[in-house]
Amino acid sequence: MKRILIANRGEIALRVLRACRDLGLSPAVVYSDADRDSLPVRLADAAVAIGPAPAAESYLNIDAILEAARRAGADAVHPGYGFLAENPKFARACADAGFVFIGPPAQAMALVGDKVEARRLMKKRGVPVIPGLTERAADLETFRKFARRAGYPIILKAAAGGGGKGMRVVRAEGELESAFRGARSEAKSAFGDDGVYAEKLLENVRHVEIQVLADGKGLAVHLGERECSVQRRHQKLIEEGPSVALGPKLRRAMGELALEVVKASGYRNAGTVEFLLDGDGNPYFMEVNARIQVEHPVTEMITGIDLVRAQIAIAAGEPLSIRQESIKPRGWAIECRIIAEDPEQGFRPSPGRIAALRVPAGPGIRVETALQQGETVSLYYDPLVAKLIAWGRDRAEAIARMRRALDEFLISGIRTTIPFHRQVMDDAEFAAGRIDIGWCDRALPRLSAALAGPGRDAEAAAIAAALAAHLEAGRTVAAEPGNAVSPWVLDGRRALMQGRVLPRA
Ligand code: MV4
Repeated sequence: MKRILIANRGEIALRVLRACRDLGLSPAVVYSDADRDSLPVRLADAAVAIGPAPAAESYLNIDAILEAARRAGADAVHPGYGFLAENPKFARACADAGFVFIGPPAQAMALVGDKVEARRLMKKRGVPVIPGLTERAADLETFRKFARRAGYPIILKAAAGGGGKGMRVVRAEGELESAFRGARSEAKSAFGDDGVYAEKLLENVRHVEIQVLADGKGLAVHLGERECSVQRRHQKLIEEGPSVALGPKLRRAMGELALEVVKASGYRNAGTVEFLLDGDGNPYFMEVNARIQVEHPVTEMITGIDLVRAQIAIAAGEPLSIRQESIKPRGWAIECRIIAEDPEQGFRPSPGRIAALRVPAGPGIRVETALQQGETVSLYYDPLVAKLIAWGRDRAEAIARMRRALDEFLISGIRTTIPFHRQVMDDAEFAAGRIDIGWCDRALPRLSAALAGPGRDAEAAAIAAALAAHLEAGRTVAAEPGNAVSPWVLDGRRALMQGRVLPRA
Protein backbone atom coordinates (compact mmCIF):
# COMPACT_ATOMS: atom_id res chain seq x y z
CA MET A 1 0.00 0.00 0.00
CA LYS A 2 1.39 3.38 -1.02
CA ARG A 3 -1.51 5.75 -1.51
CA ILE A 4 -4.76 5.87 0.45
CA LEU A 5 -7.84 7.65 -0.82
CA ILE A 6 -9.74 9.24 2.05
CA ALA A 7 -13.44 9.14 1.15
CA ASN A 8 -14.54 11.69 3.72
CA ARG A 9 -14.24 15.31 4.81
CA GLY A 10 -13.67 17.51 7.85
CA GLU A 11 -11.89 16.46 11.02
CA ILE A 12 -11.93 12.72 10.27
CA ALA A 13 -10.41 13.22 6.81
CA LEU A 14 -7.63 15.17 8.51
CA ARG A 15 -7.22 12.50 11.20
CA VAL A 16 -6.80 9.75 8.58
CA LEU A 17 -4.47 11.98 6.55
CA ARG A 18 -2.22 12.38 9.60
CA ALA A 19 -2.16 8.61 10.20
CA CYS A 20 -1.07 8.15 6.56
CA ARG A 21 1.78 10.64 7.04
CA ASP A 22 2.91 8.93 10.24
CA LEU A 23 3.07 5.63 8.34
CA GLY A 24 4.95 7.13 5.40
CA LEU A 25 1.95 6.60 3.13
CA SER A 26 0.60 9.13 0.64
CA PRO A 27 -2.83 10.58 1.48
CA ALA A 28 -5.27 11.55 -1.28
CA VAL A 29 -8.67 13.10 -0.63
CA VAL A 30 -11.94 13.62 -2.44
CA TYR A 31 -13.83 16.88 -2.08
CA SER A 32 -17.18 18.39 -3.00
CA ASP A 33 -17.60 21.89 -4.39
CA ALA A 34 -18.21 23.13 -0.83
CA ASP A 35 -14.87 21.77 0.43
CA ARG A 36 -12.46 23.00 -2.23
CA ASP A 37 -10.57 25.24 0.20
CA SER A 38 -10.65 22.83 3.15
CA LEU A 39 -7.61 21.86 5.21
CA PRO A 40 -7.57 18.18 4.13
CA VAL A 41 -7.49 19.33 0.48
CA ARG A 42 -4.60 21.69 1.26
CA LEU A 43 -2.56 19.04 3.08
CA ALA A 44 -3.15 15.99 0.87
CA ASP A 45 -0.75 14.82 -1.86
CA ALA A 46 -3.67 14.64 -4.31
CA ALA A 47 -7.25 15.90 -4.23
CA VAL A 48 -10.03 14.87 -6.59
CA ALA A 49 -13.29 16.78 -7.08
CA ILE A 50 -16.28 14.45 -6.89
CA GLY A 51 -19.30 16.70 -7.35
CA PRO A 52 -21.61 19.32 -5.89
CA ALA A 53 -22.11 20.08 -2.20
CA PRO A 54 -25.09 17.77 -1.49
CA ALA A 55 -23.63 14.52 -0.09
CA ALA A 56 -25.90 12.38 -2.26
CA GLU A 57 -24.08 13.80 -5.28
CA SER A 58 -20.55 13.63 -3.86
CA TYR A 59 -19.52 11.84 -0.64
CA LEU A 60 -22.28 9.23 -1.08
CA ASN A 61 -21.64 8.69 -4.79
CA ILE A 62 -19.90 5.29 -5.00
CA ASP A 63 -19.05 5.56 -8.71
CA ALA A 64 -17.56 9.03 -8.31
CA ILE A 65 -15.40 7.88 -5.40
CA LEU A 66 -14.13 4.78 -7.20
CA GLU A 67 -13.30 6.93 -10.24
CA ALA A 68 -11.43 9.34 -7.93
CA ALA A 69 -9.47 6.41 -6.43
CA ARG A 70 -8.41 5.35 -9.93
CA ARG A 71 -7.46 8.89 -10.93
CA ALA A 72 -5.48 9.42 -7.74
CA GLY A 73 -3.61 6.14 -8.24
CA ALA A 74 -4.73 4.88 -4.83
CA ASP A 75 -4.31 1.29 -3.60
CA ALA A 76 -6.71 1.60 -0.70
CA VAL A 77 -9.79 3.52 0.44
CA HIS A 78 -10.44 4.75 3.98
CA PRO A 79 -14.13 5.65 4.50
CA GLY A 80 -13.85 7.47 7.85
CA TYR A 81 -17.23 7.49 9.65
CA GLY A 82 -20.69 8.32 8.34
CA PHE A 83 -21.31 8.60 4.58
CA LEU A 84 -20.37 5.19 3.05
CA ALA A 85 -18.40 3.82 6.01
CA GLU A 86 -20.91 1.10 6.92
CA ASN A 87 -22.33 0.41 3.49
CA PRO A 88 -21.53 -3.21 2.53
CA LYS A 89 -22.16 -2.37 -1.15
CA PHE A 90 -19.38 0.20 -1.01
CA ALA A 91 -16.99 -2.19 0.77
CA ARG A 92 -17.78 -4.80 -1.90
CA ALA A 93 -17.43 -2.29 -4.77
CA CYS A 94 -13.99 -1.19 -3.50
CA ALA A 95 -12.80 -4.79 -3.29
CA ASP A 96 -14.23 -5.60 -6.75
CA ALA A 97 -12.45 -2.56 -8.22
CA GLY A 98 -9.14 -3.78 -6.76
CA PHE A 99 -8.84 -1.36 -3.83
CA VAL A 100 -8.17 -2.42 -0.27
CA PHE A 101 -11.14 -1.30 1.80
CA ILE A 102 -9.93 -0.11 5.21
CA GLY A 103 -12.76 -1.65 7.19
CA PRO A 104 -14.40 -5.00 7.79
CA PRO A 105 -15.16 -7.47 4.99
CA ALA A 106 -18.50 -6.65 3.32
CA GLN A 107 -19.97 -9.90 4.62
CA ALA A 108 -19.16 -9.22 8.29
CA MET A 109 -20.41 -5.66 7.85
CA ALA A 110 -23.73 -6.86 6.47
CA LEU A 111 -24.09 -9.38 9.30
CA VAL A 112 -23.58 -6.88 12.12
CA GLY A 113 -25.65 -4.31 10.21
CA ASP A 114 -28.71 -6.50 10.57
CA LYS A 115 -29.69 -6.04 14.21
CA VAL A 116 -31.94 -9.10 14.32
CA GLU A 117 -29.30 -11.36 12.77
CA ALA A 118 -26.68 -10.00 15.15
CA ARG A 119 -28.95 -10.50 18.18
CA ARG A 120 -29.71 -14.07 17.22
CA LEU A 121 -26.05 -14.91 16.71
CA MET A 122 -24.94 -13.27 19.98
CA LYS A 123 -27.66 -14.97 21.96
CA LYS A 124 -26.54 -18.32 20.54
CA ARG A 125 -22.96 -17.52 21.62
CA GLY A 126 -24.00 -16.73 25.17
CA VAL A 127 -23.68 -12.94 24.93
CA PRO A 128 -26.48 -11.32 26.98
CA VAL A 129 -28.93 -9.53 24.69
CA ILE A 130 -31.88 -7.33 25.66
CA PRO A 131 -34.95 -9.55 26.21
CA GLY A 132 -37.03 -9.44 23.02
CA LEU A 133 -37.92 -11.02 19.70
CA THR A 134 -35.21 -12.74 17.70
CA GLU A 135 -37.20 -12.54 14.46
CA ARG A 136 -38.63 -9.67 12.48
CA ALA A 137 -42.41 -9.68 12.70
CA ALA A 138 -44.94 -8.32 10.24
CA ASP A 139 -48.10 -8.86 12.29
CA LEU A 140 -49.35 -6.91 15.24
CA GLU A 141 -50.31 -10.09 17.09
CA THR A 142 -46.68 -11.17 17.56
CA PHE A 143 -45.84 -7.84 19.17
CA ARG A 144 -48.97 -7.94 21.34
CA LYS A 145 -48.09 -11.42 22.59
CA PHE A 146 -44.48 -10.41 23.30
CA ALA A 147 -45.57 -7.30 25.20
CA ARG A 148 -48.07 -9.26 27.32
CA ARG A 149 -45.35 -11.73 28.21
CA ALA A 150 -42.55 -9.22 28.83
CA GLY A 151 -44.72 -6.41 30.18
CA TYR A 152 -44.88 -2.78 29.04
CA PRO A 153 -43.02 -0.60 28.22
CA ILE A 154 -41.47 -2.16 25.13
CA ILE A 155 -39.51 -0.65 22.28
CA LEU A 156 -39.94 -1.32 18.55
CA LYS A 157 -36.77 -1.16 16.49
CA ALA A 158 -35.87 -1.30 12.81
CA ALA A 159 -33.96 -4.50 12.00
CA ALA A 160 -31.73 -2.56 9.61
CA GLY A 161 -31.60 0.40 11.99
CA GLY A 162 -29.28 2.18 14.30
CA GLY A 163 -29.03 5.68 15.67
CA GLY A 164 -32.62 5.79 16.84
CA LYS A 165 -34.34 5.83 13.43
CA GLY A 166 -37.39 3.61 13.15
CA MET A 167 -37.54 3.34 16.95
CA ARG A 168 -40.78 3.64 18.95
CA VAL A 169 -41.39 3.31 22.68
CA VAL A 170 -44.74 1.67 23.52
CA ARG A 171 -46.01 2.17 27.06
CA ALA A 172 -49.46 0.58 26.74
CA GLU A 173 -51.29 -1.76 24.37
CA GLY A 174 -53.41 1.10 23.03
CA GLU A 175 -50.29 2.73 21.53
CA LEU A 176 -49.03 -0.43 19.86
CA GLU A 177 -50.73 -0.31 16.47
CA SER A 178 -49.81 3.25 15.55
CA ALA A 179 -46.26 2.78 16.88
CA PHE A 180 -45.89 -0.35 14.74
CA ARG A 181 -47.07 1.48 11.60
CA GLY A 182 -44.80 4.44 12.39
CA ALA A 183 -41.73 2.29 13.01
CA ARG A 184 -42.30 0.32 9.80
CA SER A 185 -42.72 3.31 7.52
CA GLU A 186 -39.79 5.16 9.10
CA ALA A 187 -37.60 2.05 8.74
CA LYS A 188 -38.66 1.70 5.11
CA SER A 189 -37.82 5.28 4.19
CA ALA A 190 -34.60 5.46 6.23
CA PHE A 191 -33.12 2.03 5.37
CA GLY A 192 -35.19 0.70 2.46
CA ASP A 193 -36.16 -2.19 4.74
CA ASP A 194 -39.38 -2.20 6.78
CA GLY A 195 -38.32 -5.08 9.06
CA VAL A 196 -39.19 -4.34 12.70
CA TYR A 197 -38.75 -6.30 15.95
CA ALA A 198 -39.37 -5.60 19.64
CA GLU A 199 -37.44 -5.51 22.90
CA LYS A 200 -38.26 -4.84 26.52
CA LEU A 201 -37.49 -1.14 27.19
CA LEU A 202 -34.56 -0.72 29.57
CA GLU A 203 -34.71 2.47 31.62
CA ASN A 204 -32.11 4.43 33.61
CA VAL A 205 -29.33 2.76 31.67
CA ARG A 206 -25.88 3.88 30.63
CA HIS A 207 -24.45 3.59 27.14
CA VAL A 208 -21.10 1.85 27.47
CA GLU A 209 -19.15 0.68 24.45
CA ILE A 210 -16.02 -1.45 24.10
CA GLN A 211 -13.32 -0.64 21.55
CA VAL A 212 -11.86 -3.65 19.78
CA LEU A 213 -9.21 -4.37 17.16
CA ALA A 214 -9.34 -7.59 15.16
CA ASP A 215 -7.00 -8.72 12.39
CA GLY A 216 -9.34 -11.30 10.84
CA LYS A 217 -6.65 -13.95 11.39
CA GLY A 218 -7.86 -14.93 14.79
CA LEU A 219 -6.16 -12.20 16.82
CA ALA A 220 -8.36 -9.69 18.59
CA VAL A 221 -7.94 -7.36 21.57
CA HIS A 222 -10.23 -5.08 23.55
CA LEU A 223 -9.07 -1.60 24.50
CA GLY A 224 -11.41 -0.75 27.34
CA GLU A 225 -14.68 1.12 27.41
CA ARG A 226 -16.08 4.53 26.62
CA GLU A 227 -19.11 5.88 28.42
CA CYS A 228 -21.33 7.81 26.01
CA SER A 229 -24.39 8.48 28.13
CA VAL A 230 -24.35 12.27 27.70
CA GLN A 231 -26.45 12.58 24.56
CA ARG A 232 -29.45 14.45 23.24
CA ARG A 233 -31.75 13.07 20.55
CA HIS A 234 -29.29 10.28 19.71
CA GLN A 235 -26.52 12.81 19.17
CA LYS A 236 -23.64 12.10 21.54
CA LEU A 237 -22.28 15.25 23.18
CA ILE A 238 -19.67 14.00 25.65
CA GLU A 239 -17.80 10.70 25.80
CA GLU A 240 -15.29 9.55 28.38
CA GLY A 241 -13.13 6.63 29.32
CA PRO A 242 -13.02 4.75 31.56
CA SER A 243 -16.63 4.63 32.80
CA VAL A 244 -17.25 5.35 36.49
CA ALA A 245 -19.74 2.45 36.41
CA LEU A 246 -17.18 -0.29 35.72
CA GLY A 247 -14.87 -2.02 38.15
CA PRO A 248 -12.02 -4.30 37.04
CA LYS A 249 -14.24 -7.40 37.08
CA LEU A 250 -17.05 -6.00 34.93
CA ARG A 251 -14.49 -4.36 32.62
CA ARG A 252 -12.83 -7.69 31.98
CA ALA A 253 -16.18 -9.44 31.54
CA MET A 254 -17.43 -6.85 29.03
CA GLY A 255 -14.13 -6.94 27.16
CA GLU A 256 -14.48 -10.70 26.81
CA LEU A 257 -18.09 -10.37 25.64
CA ALA A 258 -16.95 -7.87 23.01
CA LEU A 259 -14.32 -10.32 21.77
CA GLU A 260 -16.95 -13.05 21.59
CA VAL A 261 -19.03 -10.73 19.36
CA VAL A 262 -16.00 -10.09 17.13
CA LYS A 263 -15.17 -13.78 16.77
CA ALA A 264 -18.78 -14.80 16.14
CA SER A 265 -19.16 -12.33 13.28
CA GLY A 266 -15.84 -12.86 11.46
CA TYR A 267 -14.99 -9.23 12.10
CA ARG A 268 -11.77 -7.51 11.02
CA ASN A 269 -10.81 -3.82 11.57
CA ALA A 270 -11.28 -1.45 14.48
CA GLY A 271 -14.81 -1.80 15.81
CA THR A 272 -17.03 -0.90 18.70
CA VAL A 273 -19.40 -3.20 20.56
CA GLU A 274 -22.22 -1.20 22.15
CA PHE A 275 -23.90 -2.20 25.38
CA LEU A 276 -26.61 -0.83 27.60
CA LEU A 277 -25.61 -1.15 31.26
CA ASP A 278 -28.36 -1.24 33.87
CA GLY A 279 -28.19 0.07 37.44
CA ASP A 280 -27.28 -3.37 38.77
CA GLY A 281 -24.24 -3.59 36.49
CA ASN A 282 -25.79 -5.98 33.96
CA PRO A 283 -24.56 -5.37 30.40
CA TYR A 284 -26.78 -6.05 27.37
CA PHE A 285 -25.35 -6.28 23.86
CA MET A 286 -26.94 -3.71 21.56
CA GLU A 287 -25.04 -3.42 18.29
CA VAL A 288 -21.66 -3.30 16.55
CA ASN A 289 -20.30 -0.14 14.95
CA ALA A 290 -18.21 -1.36 12.03
CA ARG A 291 -16.12 1.79 11.65
CA ILE A 292 -13.69 4.15 13.36
CA GLN A 293 -15.90 6.25 15.62
CA VAL A 294 -16.05 9.96 16.33
CA GLU A 295 -15.03 9.30 19.95
CA HIS A 296 -12.01 7.07 19.19
CA PRO A 297 -9.52 9.66 20.58
CA VAL A 298 -10.80 8.96 24.12
CA THR A 299 -9.40 5.43 23.84
CA GLU A 300 -6.24 6.64 22.10
CA MET A 301 -5.52 9.03 24.97
CA ILE A 302 -5.85 6.39 27.69
CA THR A 303 -4.14 3.51 25.85
CA GLY A 304 -1.55 5.35 23.76
CA ILE A 305 -2.60 3.28 20.74
CA ASP A 306 -3.18 4.96 17.36
CA LEU A 307 -6.42 3.32 16.23
CA VAL A 308 -6.40 4.69 12.69
CA ARG A 309 -2.87 3.49 12.19
CA ALA A 310 -3.96 0.08 13.51
CA GLN A 311 -6.86 0.05 11.02
CA ILE A 312 -4.47 0.67 8.14
CA ALA A 313 -1.99 -1.99 9.34
CA ILE A 314 -4.80 -4.55 9.65
CA ALA A 315 -6.11 -3.73 6.16
CA ALA A 316 -2.58 -4.13 4.79
CA GLY A 317 -2.70 -7.70 6.07
CA GLU A 318 -0.37 -7.31 9.03
CA PRO A 319 -1.10 -9.51 12.02
CA LEU A 320 -2.10 -7.62 15.16
CA SER A 321 1.07 -6.71 17.02
CA ILE A 322 -0.65 -5.63 20.25
CA ARG A 323 -1.16 -8.21 23.00
CA GLN A 324 -4.04 -8.00 25.46
CA GLU A 325 -1.65 -8.08 28.46
CA SER A 326 0.23 -5.04 27.17
CA ILE A 327 -2.89 -2.84 27.05
CA LYS A 328 -2.88 -0.86 30.29
CA PRO A 329 -5.31 2.06 30.26
CA ARG A 330 -3.85 5.03 32.11
CA GLY A 331 -5.71 8.03 33.52
CA TRP A 332 -8.95 9.51 32.26
CA ALA A 333 -10.01 11.13 28.98
CA ILE A 334 -13.11 13.18 28.18
CA GLU A 335 -14.23 14.36 24.75
CA CYS A 336 -16.57 17.30 24.18
CA ARG A 337 -18.15 17.49 20.74
CA ILE A 338 -18.02 21.08 19.51
CA ILE A 339 -21.06 21.35 17.26
CA ALA A 340 -22.31 24.29 15.18
CA GLU A 341 -25.57 24.49 17.10
CA ASP A 342 -26.87 27.08 19.55
CA PRO A 343 -27.44 25.47 22.96
CA GLU A 344 -29.32 28.61 24.05
CA GLN A 345 -31.85 28.10 21.23
CA GLY A 346 -32.66 24.43 21.67
CA PHE A 347 -29.55 23.35 19.76
CA ARG A 348 -30.76 25.06 16.59
CA PRO A 349 -28.30 24.73 13.67
CA SER A 350 -25.90 27.67 13.49
CA PRO A 351 -24.14 27.80 10.13
CA GLY A 352 -21.94 30.74 9.09
CA ARG A 353 -18.50 32.09 8.39
CA ILE A 354 -15.76 31.56 10.98
CA ALA A 355 -14.73 35.13 11.74
CA ALA A 356 -12.10 34.25 14.32
CA LEU A 357 -10.64 31.05 15.67
CA ARG A 358 -8.51 30.41 18.73
CA VAL A 359 -7.76 26.76 19.45
CA PRO A 360 -6.80 25.60 22.95
CA ALA A 361 -3.66 23.60 23.72
CA GLY A 362 -1.42 22.87 26.70
CA PRO A 363 -0.95 19.88 29.01
CA GLY A 364 -3.41 17.07 28.44
CA ILE A 365 -5.30 18.78 25.61
CA ARG A 366 -5.94 17.42 22.13
CA VAL A 367 -8.07 19.11 19.48
CA GLU A 368 -9.33 17.39 16.36
CA THR A 369 -10.63 19.90 13.84
CA ALA A 370 -10.23 20.85 10.20
CA LEU A 371 -11.75 24.29 10.79
CA GLN A 372 -9.96 27.34 9.38
CA GLN A 373 -10.61 31.00 9.99
CA GLY A 374 -12.60 32.48 7.08
CA GLU A 375 -14.21 29.17 6.19
CA THR A 376 -17.97 28.69 6.05
CA VAL A 377 -19.79 26.05 8.06
CA SER A 378 -22.65 25.04 5.78
CA LEU A 379 -25.85 23.10 6.37
CA TYR A 380 -24.86 20.39 3.92
CA TYR A 381 -22.96 18.16 6.33
CA ASP A 382 -22.76 16.98 9.91
CA PRO A 383 -22.42 20.07 12.15
CA LEU A 384 -19.51 18.65 14.21
CA VAL A 385 -16.77 21.27 13.79
CA ALA A 386 -14.25 20.17 16.40
CA LYS A 387 -13.56 17.60 19.10
CA LEU A 388 -11.90 18.75 22.29
CA ILE A 389 -10.29 15.95 24.27
CA ALA A 390 -8.82 16.40 27.74
CA TRP A 391 -6.65 13.84 29.50
CA GLY A 392 -5.85 13.80 33.21
CA ARG A 393 -4.39 11.37 35.74
CA ASP A 394 -7.90 11.04 37.11
CA ARG A 395 -11.40 12.20 36.19
CA ALA A 396 -11.19 15.39 38.26
CA GLU A 397 -8.00 16.45 36.52
CA ALA A 398 -9.50 15.71 33.09
CA ILE A 399 -12.53 17.85 33.96
CA ALA A 400 -10.34 20.71 35.24
CA ARG A 401 -8.27 20.69 32.05
CA MET A 402 -11.42 20.52 29.94
CA ARG A 403 -12.73 23.61 31.74
CA ARG A 404 -9.48 25.48 31.06
CA ALA A 405 -9.49 24.47 27.38
CA LEU A 406 -13.15 25.40 26.88
CA ASP A 407 -12.38 28.86 28.29
CA GLU A 408 -9.52 29.25 25.79
CA PHE A 409 -11.56 28.00 22.84
CA LEU A 410 -12.96 30.81 20.68
CA ILE A 411 -15.01 30.18 17.57
CA SER A 412 -16.68 33.39 16.51
CA GLY A 413 -19.14 33.87 13.66
CA ILE A 414 -21.26 30.88 14.63
CA ARG A 415 -22.79 29.57 17.86
CA THR A 416 -21.40 26.30 19.20
CA THR A 417 -21.89 23.86 22.05
CA ILE A 418 -18.84 25.29 23.91
CA PRO A 419 -20.96 27.14 26.53
CA PHE A 420 -23.07 24.03 27.10
CA HIS A 421 -19.96 21.95 27.77
CA ARG A 422 -18.61 24.65 30.08
CA GLN A 423 -21.78 24.37 32.18
CA VAL A 424 -21.63 20.57 32.23
CA MET A 425 -18.05 20.70 33.54
CA ASP A 426 -19.37 22.68 36.55
CA ASP A 427 -22.36 20.41 37.18
CA ALA A 428 -22.30 18.50 40.48
CA GLU A 429 -24.11 15.43 39.11
CA PHE A 430 -21.75 15.20 36.15
CA ALA A 431 -18.79 15.62 38.50
CA ALA A 432 -20.12 12.71 40.57
CA GLY A 433 -20.50 10.61 37.42
CA ARG A 434 -24.21 10.14 38.10
CA ILE A 435 -25.15 10.04 34.40
CA ASP A 436 -27.32 7.82 32.25
CA ILE A 437 -28.87 8.18 28.79
CA GLY A 438 -31.64 10.41 30.19
CA TRP A 439 -29.26 12.69 32.13
CA CYS A 440 -28.89 15.39 29.48
CA ASP A 441 -32.65 15.89 29.03
CA ARG A 442 -33.11 16.10 32.80
CA ALA A 443 -30.15 18.46 33.30
CA LEU A 444 -30.89 20.81 30.38
CA PRO A 445 -33.31 23.11 32.25
CA ARG A 446 -30.71 23.94 34.92
CA LEU A 447 -27.85 24.08 32.40
CA SER A 448 -29.89 26.45 30.18
CA ALA A 449 -30.66 28.70 33.12
CA ALA A 450 -26.93 28.96 33.77
CA LEU A 451 -26.25 29.63 30.09
CA ALA A 452 -28.67 32.54 30.14
CA GLY A 453 -27.34 33.84 33.47
CA PRO A 454 -24.70 36.46 34.33
CA GLY A 455 -21.46 36.13 32.39
CA ARG A 456 -23.18 35.31 29.13
CA ASP A 457 -22.78 38.87 27.82
CA ALA A 458 -19.24 39.27 29.11
CA GLU A 459 -17.78 39.38 25.61
CA ALA A 460 -20.23 42.02 24.40
CA ALA A 461 -19.57 44.03 27.59
CA ALA A 462 -15.82 43.86 26.97
CA ILE A 463 -16.24 45.15 23.43
CA ALA A 464 -18.55 47.95 24.56
CA ALA A 465 -16.16 49.04 27.32
CA ALA A 466 -13.16 49.00 24.97
CA LEU A 467 -15.15 51.05 22.47
CA ALA A 468 -16.18 53.56 25.15
CA ALA A 469 -12.58 53.93 26.35
CA HIS A 470 -11.40 54.36 22.80
CA LEU A 471 -13.94 57.08 22.06
CA GLU A 472 -13.02 58.84 25.29
CA ALA A 473 -9.36 58.83 24.30
CA GLY A 474 -10.48 60.50 21.06
CA ARG A 475 -8.06 58.60 18.90
CA THR A 476 -8.38 57.45 15.32
CA VAL A 477 -8.59 53.79 14.47
CA ALA A 478 -5.44 53.59 12.37
CA ALA A 479 -2.34 52.34 14.17
CA GLU A 480 0.28 55.06 14.41
CA PRO A 481 3.43 54.55 12.32
CA GLY A 482 6.08 52.73 14.28
CA ASN A 483 3.53 51.60 16.85
CA ALA A 484 3.09 47.87 16.57
CA VAL A 485 0.16 47.80 18.96
CA SER A 486 -3.20 49.05 17.73
CA PRO A 487 -4.73 51.89 19.77
CA TRP A 488 -7.80 49.66 20.07
CA VAL A 489 -5.78 47.19 22.05
CA LEU A 490 -4.20 49.87 24.22
CA ASP A 491 -7.57 51.44 25.00
CA GLY A 492 -9.07 48.05 25.69
CA ARG A 493 -6.29 47.30 28.16
CA ARG A 494 -6.75 50.66 29.86
CA ALA A 495 -10.49 49.96 30.19
CA LEU A 496 -9.65 46.67 31.82
CA MET A 497 -7.24 48.27 34.27
CA GLN A 498 -9.80 50.92 35.17
CA GLY A 499 -12.16 48.13 36.10
CA ARG A 500 -14.68 48.83 33.37
CA VAL A 501 -14.39 45.30 32.10
CA LEU A 502 -14.82 42.61 34.69
CA PRO A 503 -12.83 39.49 34.10
CA ARG A 504 -15.13 36.54 33.52
CA ALA A 505 -16.80 35.28 36.70
C1 MV4 B 1 -32.86 0.75 23.68
C2 MV4 B 1 -33.09 1.58 24.79
C3 MV4 B 1 -33.75 1.02 25.87
N1 MV4 B 1 -34.20 -0.24 25.82
N2 MV4 B 1 -33.31 -0.51 23.68
C4 MV4 B 1 -30.99 4.16 20.87
C5 MV4 B 1 -30.21 4.05 19.61
C6 MV4 B 1 -30.21 2.62 19.24
N3 MV4 B 1 -28.90 2.22 18.89
C7 MV4 B 1 -30.73 1.88 20.42
N4 MV4 B 1 -31.18 2.84 21.37
C8 MV4 B 1 -31.79 2.47 22.52
N5 MV4 B 1 -32.23 1.19 22.59
C9 MV4 B 1 -33.97 -0.97 24.73
N6 MV4 B 1 -34.44 -2.22 24.70
C10 MV4 B 1 -32.63 2.88 24.75
C11 MV4 B 1 -32.00 3.35 23.61
C12 MV4 B 1 -31.60 4.71 23.65
C13 MV4 B 1 -30.27 5.07 23.74
C14 MV4 B 1 -29.25 4.15 23.75
C15 MV4 B 1 -27.93 4.55 23.83
C16 MV4 B 1 -27.62 5.90 23.92
C17 MV4 B 1 -28.61 6.82 23.90
C18 MV4 B 1 -29.94 6.44 23.81
C19 MV4 B 1 -30.93 7.40 23.80
C20 MV4 B 1 -32.22 7.04 23.70
C21 MV4 B 1 -32.57 5.68 23.63
